[in-house]
Amino acid sequence: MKNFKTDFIRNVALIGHSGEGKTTLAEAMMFETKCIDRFGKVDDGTSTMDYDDEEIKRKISISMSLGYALYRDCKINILDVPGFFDFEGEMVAALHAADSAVVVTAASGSLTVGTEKALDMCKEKKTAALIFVNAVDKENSDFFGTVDAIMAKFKSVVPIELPIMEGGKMTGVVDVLANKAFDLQGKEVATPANLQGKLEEYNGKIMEMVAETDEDLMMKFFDGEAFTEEEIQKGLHAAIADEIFIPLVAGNAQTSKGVKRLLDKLVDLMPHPERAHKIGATLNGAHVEVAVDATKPFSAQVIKSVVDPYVGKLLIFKVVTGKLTSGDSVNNNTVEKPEKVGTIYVLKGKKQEAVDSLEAGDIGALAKLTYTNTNDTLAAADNKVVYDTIEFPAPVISYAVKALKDEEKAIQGLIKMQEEDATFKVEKNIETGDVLISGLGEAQLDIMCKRVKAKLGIDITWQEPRVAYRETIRKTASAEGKHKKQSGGAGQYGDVFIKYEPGAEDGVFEFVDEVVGGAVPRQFIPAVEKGLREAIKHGVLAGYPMVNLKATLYDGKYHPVDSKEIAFVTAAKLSYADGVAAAGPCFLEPIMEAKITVPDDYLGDILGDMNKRRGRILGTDSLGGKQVITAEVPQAEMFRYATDLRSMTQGRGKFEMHLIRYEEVPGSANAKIIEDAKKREEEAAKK
Ligand SMILES: Nc1nc2c(ncn2[C@@H]2O[C@H](COP(=O)(O)OP(=O)(O)O)[C@@H](O)[C@H]2O)c(=O)[nH]1
Ligand SMILES: [Mg+2]
Repeated sequence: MKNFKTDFIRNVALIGHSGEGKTTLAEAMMFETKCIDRFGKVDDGTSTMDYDDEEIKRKISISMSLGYALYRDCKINILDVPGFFDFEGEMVAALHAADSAVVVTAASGSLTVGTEKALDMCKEKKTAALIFVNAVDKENSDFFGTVDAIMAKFKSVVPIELPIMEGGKMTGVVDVLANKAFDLQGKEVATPANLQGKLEEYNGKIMEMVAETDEDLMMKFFDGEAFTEEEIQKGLHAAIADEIFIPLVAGNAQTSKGVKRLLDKLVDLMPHPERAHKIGATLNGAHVEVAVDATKPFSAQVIKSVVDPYVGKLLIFKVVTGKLTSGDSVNNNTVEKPEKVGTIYVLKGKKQEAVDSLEAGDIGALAKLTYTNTNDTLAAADNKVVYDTIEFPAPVISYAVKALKDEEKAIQGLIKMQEEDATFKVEKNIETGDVLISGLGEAQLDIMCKRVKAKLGIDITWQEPRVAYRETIRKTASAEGKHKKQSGGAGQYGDVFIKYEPGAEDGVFEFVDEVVGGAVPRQFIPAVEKGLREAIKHGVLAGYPMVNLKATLYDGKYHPVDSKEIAFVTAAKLSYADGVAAAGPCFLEPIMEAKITVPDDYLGDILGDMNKRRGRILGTDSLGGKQVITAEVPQAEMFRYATDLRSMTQGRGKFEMHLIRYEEVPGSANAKIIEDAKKREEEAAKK
């Protein structure tokens, strides 16, 4: 394939609600431009973009896929993004590299949550957007209902094309900008009378927007003069790039209707890489904004890694400045290591096509790099830029994983999956010993386990993780610990009196020696402390670590022959077991601070639900139609919150939380915690 100059590249992310036609539209764009020779279908598992086994099985997109359409001298790189909320990380990565987004929505007559989220994300990331209202041929479709629902919420959206419908099928379009109507072959036809009113209304709105981009145009507008085609084009470019205008078009991806016209819009109206938003970076200690620029030395950023069965780890990257040629030596500026560039690929789903070079703005893939991962910056030796890491959403849900056999191998398999999905994490909780997998939703975690199973043949099960409880005491108590053993010749003898009270200076453990008159000889006092330090690893209720314990050794007895270190270690442990049990032992549980953001309407539901979870509301703030609720809530009540919040808000809510402190568990819950711990001990003993 030839090398495309920056001006002739468009990077377009297809985003929106799951199941509304993004992958089908990608297929149509490639088929209509003869970049693929067969129109594959998501439902048959033959689409170009949903090629992964799990994608084929579930008939949904899971990972971002790349393809391209060559159209009118331009290369349109297509980033097909999953719509399912568990894979939001893919949308974030795609919008980092894309210069514009096509938000795909079905003509269902309503604003779907995924459409809303996609448009919000474009606003947040300052990405130019265009809306493709899909499936207008489908039974019961409602183009204008959909448009009205979108426009009610997003004021910058105006249709630039209206479908002409006859007998429920799209037969042509009214071109709002040209003020003309065409059939599907591009022949001019009369504008249907029923669309005339809408045409005028939308045309008027758009001209007003064009006027707002320039003072001279504003004057012209008020004088009632018509704009030239050139003025309109320039005004539209500016309005779209500044995100004050989001054009909307119509079509039916499955039958390619409206797809060529969409490609025209992408070429004519949407920003090319140089005009799109800049990428934040660090250069010589300062934070800078870098624009795509072919004249500067080479630099690129890796936005995603995919493990390919044949070439190994494929790194998908965008060239930000300069040009990359195969055979180049570059630096990974993020980890400060040299890398040798072998073959450069462009992707079409799972297919890799080798190219000689890629210009600034283009997107491609590299294999066989040694040190490089997602987020890293690759650059020419004299270019010290390091691009800001992509802000992926933090995990909100965690499960503990288990495998009946080969557990260590399974965990290594899961750890490897982290490379492919920046929102998926594997870690071991040191306190509970659980291996936790974390991510954005249950479907995502399930897919990760299934992929490991497909690769290694190991079944992985997962369950709610254990809470990392701790134990402490509330009262003061003293206890003797006496260890006396007489077996044949040498015996063992140690006897200690220790007082236990809450309030260790460091919050964990404090040992005080108040022995007088050598009741416990000097040389054995460290043994007493050692015994206690070993003992506090396990509390007396359920074996969770003991914290905030002050222990004072105040008396004891010894035997001139039989007393030795080990005897005092054991004596200390005996005293601990009795003393702590008498000092009002209790559990402490982790308390999280949660920040929950939901649209206003859901506030009441969220507060009621928090109450059921033993949560304390610290405050609510309203923020542009949304409520931000801050609450303190026990971690034990929050394991399924991501899933529950999604169903309470149809996916409109989001939350984040972090540990703030430990607090006493209400005594009524003790029995259950003790019973659970016993069960686990029995299970562990069986293994
Ligand atoms: N009737 C009709 N169905 C469509 C159209 N586009 C996509 N679909 C179907 O909608 C379902 C979801 O499509 P897909 O492209 O996977 O949606 P995505 O999740 O947004 O990528 C599939 O069954 C498609 O065949 C369309 O234009 N018309
Ligand atoms: Mg899809």
